[in-house]
Amino acid sequence: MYSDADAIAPHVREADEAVNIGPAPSRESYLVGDRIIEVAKERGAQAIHPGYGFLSEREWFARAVRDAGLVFVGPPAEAIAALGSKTAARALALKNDVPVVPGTTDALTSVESARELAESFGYPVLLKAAAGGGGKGMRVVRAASELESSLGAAQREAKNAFGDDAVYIEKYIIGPRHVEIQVLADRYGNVLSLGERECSVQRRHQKMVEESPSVAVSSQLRQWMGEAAVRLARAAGYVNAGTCEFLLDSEDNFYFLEMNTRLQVEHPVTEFVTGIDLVQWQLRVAAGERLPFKQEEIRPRGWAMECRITSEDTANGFLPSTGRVDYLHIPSGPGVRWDGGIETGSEVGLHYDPLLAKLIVTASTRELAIERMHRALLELVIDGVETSRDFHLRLMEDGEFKRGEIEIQWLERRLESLTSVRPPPEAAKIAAIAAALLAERDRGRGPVPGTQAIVGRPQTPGGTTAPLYNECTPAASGSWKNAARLESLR
Ligand code: MV4
Repeated sequence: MYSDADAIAPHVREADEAVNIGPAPSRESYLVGDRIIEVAKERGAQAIHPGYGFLSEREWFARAVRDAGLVFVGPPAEAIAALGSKTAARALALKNDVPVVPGTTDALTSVESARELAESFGYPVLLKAAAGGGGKGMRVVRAASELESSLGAAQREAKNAFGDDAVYIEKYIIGPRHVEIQVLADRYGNVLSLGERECSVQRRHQKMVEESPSVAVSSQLRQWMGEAAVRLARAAGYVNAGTCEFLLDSEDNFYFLEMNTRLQVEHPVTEFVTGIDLVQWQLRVAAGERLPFKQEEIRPRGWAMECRITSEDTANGFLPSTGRVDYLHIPSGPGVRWDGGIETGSEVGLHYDPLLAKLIVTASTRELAIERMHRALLELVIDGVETSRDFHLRLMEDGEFKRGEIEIQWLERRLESLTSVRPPPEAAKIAAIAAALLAERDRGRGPVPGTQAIVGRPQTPGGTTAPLYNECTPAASGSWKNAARLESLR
């Protein structure tokens, strides 16, 4: 199913059947659950896969799909309900010996009780909106003297943002990592942990890089976190793929935050290291199959890393960038996977979020995975729209990142040095090559030998540009070669 904005998207063209479900704004298309269910029934579909945004975590939608006699490829509505409210999920975790951050599950009723609680687990503390999520409505309180005014402000903020002024209190964990556990469950009580993903490299709650395993997780810790996640999933009556989010502090303490009751964007890194196709098993489990894996058999093999390639101008405060993708070269090779939604000619607009593609690599070690990612990013060319590609390249070159010295605040601290535009050391060489190529062409002598593919760039009917890497293979390429090619085209 697609909206007007996606009418010419590659996945729509590839699909055997595709149905337009409305205009570009998601309120009028991807969020109209009743229409989606109607269309599914009209077309004789058996099931609805909700993807990872939009209606994927809406209890009412999961229920409506089931009531319509269709299969929802996700957890039962009851499991979404049990885990959907943060305080309810916290209470369920506590009841099942899943560690949570010291704090309350009930809304604060007075400054006095807040002060007492804060004294008991020590400052700093964190006030969170019960109805909040994704970091909205959080407020750090560093001393008792700030508590009263912060509580009032947090309650007003919560009321404004969510229509509910309930606020609860937790000990503030300083400098933790964000580590999450992938679970997979069938209808027959088999619940598996597929290990962790390290997602600390994020900005304003948007993940930029994810990897598996995590440098901070030993096999013992993996087992403990996995068992905790499985206990919680079991208690919630969970079926299908889901993710338990934890904070992990520098002393190996882990604390449950919330459970995502859907497939996640970063699932490919788990697929690479476990060899288990998560989407295939989502479908098979939804169809009533049993999971054939044993927990003891599941061990991470090698390393996997994902970069979220977004249409953002990272040099200008990550401003969303729009335009036509007028040239695209997709990296390839062993251990390289491209999960992309664009092609040459795609129009990148502002209707949905800026994720263009995910570049995922695997290798035997973290060091080699980073090298492979770096090489793949060098190979990647997206022209016509600003992307995070250069930012990701610099990330792969960062000393702290390479040593795995990351936590949830790391990227925002490092942003300045990663986004300040610095010319590559070969800038002069690039300019010289580009100038030489242009000069040859402009003097009417024809292309410089070996550069026909650049200068005589073929135009296809309709104005799209055909790939031109037949002669300029990146076999011996450095970034300056790519840059020279692009400069010569301009
Ligand atoms: C925290 C925390 C530190 N201490 N809770 C942010 C989103 C929400 N799901 C929970 N969040 C946090 N809760 C305590 N007690 C720090 C964060 C947090 C965070 C968590 C995961 C990933 C990125 C984050 C970025 C900033 C803050």
